[in-house]
Order: sequence, then structure tokens, then C-alpha cells
Amino acid sequence: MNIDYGEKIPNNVNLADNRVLQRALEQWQPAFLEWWDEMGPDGTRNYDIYLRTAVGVDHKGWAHFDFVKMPEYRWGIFLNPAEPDRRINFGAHKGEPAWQEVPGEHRANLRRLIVTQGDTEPASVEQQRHLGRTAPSLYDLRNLFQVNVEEGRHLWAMVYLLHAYFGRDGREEAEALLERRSGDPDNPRILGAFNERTPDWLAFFMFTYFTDRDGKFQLCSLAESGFDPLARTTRFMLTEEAHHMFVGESGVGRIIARTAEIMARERIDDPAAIRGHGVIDLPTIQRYLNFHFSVTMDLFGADVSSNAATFYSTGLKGRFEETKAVDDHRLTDAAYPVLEVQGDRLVTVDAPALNALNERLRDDFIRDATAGVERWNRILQKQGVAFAFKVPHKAFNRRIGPLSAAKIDLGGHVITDAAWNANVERWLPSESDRAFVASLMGRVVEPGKFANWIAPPPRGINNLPIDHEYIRFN
Ligand code: BYC
Repeated sequence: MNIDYGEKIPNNVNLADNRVLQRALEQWQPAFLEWWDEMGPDGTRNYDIYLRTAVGVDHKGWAHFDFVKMPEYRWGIFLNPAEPDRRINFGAHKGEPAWQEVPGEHRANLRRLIVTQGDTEPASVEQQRHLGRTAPSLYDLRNLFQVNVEEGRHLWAMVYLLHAYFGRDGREEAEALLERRSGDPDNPRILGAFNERTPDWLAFFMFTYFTDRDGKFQLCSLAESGFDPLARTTRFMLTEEAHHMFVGESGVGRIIARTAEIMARERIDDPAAIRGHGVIDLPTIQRYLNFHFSVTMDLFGADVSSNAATFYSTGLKGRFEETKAVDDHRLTDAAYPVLEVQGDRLVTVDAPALNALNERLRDDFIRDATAGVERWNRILQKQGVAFAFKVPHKAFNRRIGPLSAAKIDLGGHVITDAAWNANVERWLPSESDRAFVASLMGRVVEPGKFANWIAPPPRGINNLPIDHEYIRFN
């Protein structure tokens, strides 16, 4: 399973043995590089960046660090090794050998899943392309670029599947992945969160904490797929995803730590006074949290979804930790609780478990995401600051699924439009919140220096010191 770096496209799938596929991917490669040039990190062509590149897919090989110019990053195709005699673990085909080729009757759904997953990867690079101009430190700038190149590689992962297994329409989908643009009204990215702006670093850290975590849960579900090449490629992607969530959790944590430090030192808790010290007040951080959490809730799809039921019964997309679940892994007779608006109340009703799989994954996500928010609260407790972040109710501010028809507050109460309008600026970032956060953003790139509004990290990258020169601007 070693990666062949001698090839134009580094890979561990013996690409050289399949000339047709190799040629097709080599034709897509320049289009990808053009897209990277146009939509990737702005103005960075010449930088030498201390990046991690996978040189093997085992635990020793996937993290090799060196200085690289981003356009020369070796994006390639890396799959986890095949498990001998792997079986389909769930759905109507449970127990049958995992598919090594696309099952004809499930082709359209499988392609749709792969395209939807693939579309998020370039979208996030587009959303983050301007952030380099306002990096709070060289350390953070390097982390941003690491996230960006890996999202680029995740696009390669999905494009490989499209080219290798879906023939002409796969190639067309691969082209379309480079044509849609985040936020473009005429040709937007597929899922809502990927058309939102990521205008500042607080938004970036919240995005990598919450939205990349959706990536983790969706990839874990696809890693259970009966279509073995999808399972193997998503398993390898998950090793990279962990770093993105680390960037988010530690980034938000360092912003909170800096604010808490000022609040404790100056003995202040008035947001205006806190802002006067050039740090971000906690209610503003909470509003950003509410926004990114709710936008990410929508990424799990409708609460009751026949698509989700089909993806599962046909063996294409499993549950988070499918094999650990103690049940029949078919779910044809099971139920799962979902929320419904009845009059002016949210009520819990039972839905067929198969149709409620989006909701179940959303609940798995909420447990994981809430645990990290509690870790942020411990930073405040340590400084003796009396404030606690809370994740909103899952029905708050929804735009997808039946809950989107009602206005629902942070605590999960159905409210009137008037009550929503009267409070929305306390719940979601207002124009003036965003303008304040934007006013703090300025480029700090001297090694070891950090913007005033964020604490330094406890340690540097790959055991190097915090003040290491992680990027040479040339
Ligand atoms: N925005 O039946 P439903 C990541 C559409 S993140 C807009 O519930 P389904 C990453 C839906 O398409 C992980 N539209 O849909 C993170 C459907 O449309 P049609 C990405 C939406 O299929 C950070 C209709 O609404 N991976 O990797 O059950 C950086 C009815 O919905 C949205 C995946 O998502 C939305 N949010 O569920 C970089 C995995 N949600 O058919 C990367 C693959 C739903 O009526 N995707 N719609 O026209 C899936 O598993 C499913 O497509 C979804 C949607 C769970 C997303």
C-alpha cells in the first residue's frame, strides 16, 4: 500500500496499470490546478509552507512534514488497504460480499452521494480563500493552508471514484465539481453551509469545529459503505479530518482563553468594555457558535428522509459506528424519535428508524460537538469567568426539513415571527458583531507573534517551537 510518488499523480491504487483511467485523471489534473490558481488560497503561489503530506497510509506514513509550495503539493489518490473478505454490514444486502464494482441498480444514488461529498471539499477552499490576508499568526496561517490542501486532496478522493467507477457521467460530474462556486447564485455549491461566507477567523474556527465535524460524521457513515472503494477512501480521509477539527477547537479555545484572561485581569464583564481591549466578547462568540451550529444542523438533511432510508437499505451509507450498534442492522421494524411542530409546540413523535437516519446522525453529532463546547467552558472556569457557552436547540434557525417552517428559539420553543425579529440580533451575529470582528482582523506573520485577540497555542507544529518560521514568503 505504499504511495508511488514517482507518478504524475501520486497514488496507491496502481494507477500505472490502468492507462485509460490514468489518462482521464491526467486530463482532469490541469483543470484542478487552474481551479486552485483561481479559487485556492489567494496570492500564495510562491510561499514555501511547512506542510504535512501523506507518504503512506499506515499510521507511520501519513504525516511527512516539509516545506512545499502549495501549487506543487502532491495531491493524489490514497485508499486504506482492503480488508480481506469484507462484507456489507447493514441493509437489505447485509452479509453479502462488499461490492468492488458499482452495483448497477444503486448507481444513481451512489453517484449522488459521492458528488455531494466531493462538492463540499472545493467549496470550503473557496470559502476560505481570503483568510490568509488576515491571519492572526504564522502558525495559524500554516494551519489554514494545511486544511486547504487536504480539502483539495479530499476532492481528488471523490474524483478518483467518479472517474474509476462511473464512466462518462462520472467524468462530467468531476468537471462540474470544478465549475460550481461557493455562493454563486447561478451555480452554487450543493449544500447550504458551503455557500455561506467565512469572512473572518472566528468564523473559520467555528466552521472547522462544527462543519468539519459534520464531515467526520458523514465520512464515518460512508466509511461503512458496502461499496468498498468508497469505504476505503473515506477511511483515509478521516485521518486528515481530525486535524481540521483540532484547528477549530483549539482556535476557538484560544480566542476564549484570551478574552477570559482580559476579563479576569481587568475585572470586567461588560461586552463593550471587553471590546475596548481589542478582544472578542463572549456573547459575540456565542452568537457565532449559534450560527455555525444551526447551519451545520441543516447539513444532516431533513429529519425524515426517504433518501436516507434508501441509502441505508441499499447498503450505500451506514450509520456512525454501524458495526458497534447492537441491533439487526436492517432497521425495518425499528422506530426513532423525531421532532414535529404541532401548533405552537415542538413534540417528539416516533418515525420509522430507516427514515430517521439523518436525525440519528444529527444526534450523534450533537453529543460529540457538545463535549467540545464543555471543554471551552472549562477554559472560562479556570479563569473564574462566570459565563458558559451553550449549544442551541437542534430546531433553532433551521432552513432544511419541516422544522424550517417555524420560528424556534435557542431553547426549542416555537415563537412568533415578531418575537424572532425582536431577538434575532441577540441570537445570531448582527452586522455590527461582524463589523467588530472584522475590525480586529489584521495580518500578523512575524514568527512567534500573535494578534491581540487570540492566545498563542501551547505548542507548535510537529514538535517545533511556536516561533518557528512555518512559512517563507519569498
Ligand atoms: N443544503 O431527503 P433529504 C464535509 C436537499 S461535510 C441544501 O434530507 P438527504 C466537509 C437534499 O439534497 C460532509 N440542500 O436529503 C466539511 C434533497 O434535495 P432534492 C458532506 C439540502 O439526501 C467541511 C432535499 O433537500 N458529506 O465533508 O437525505 C469542509 C431533501 O433532503 C441540504 C455529505 O453530506 C442542505 N444542507 O440528505 C470540507 C455526505 N440538505 O433531492 C468538507 C453525502 C438536504 O429534493 N450526502 N438538502 O433535490 C448525504 O448523505 C446527503 O446528501 C445529505 C442530505 C445528508 C447531505
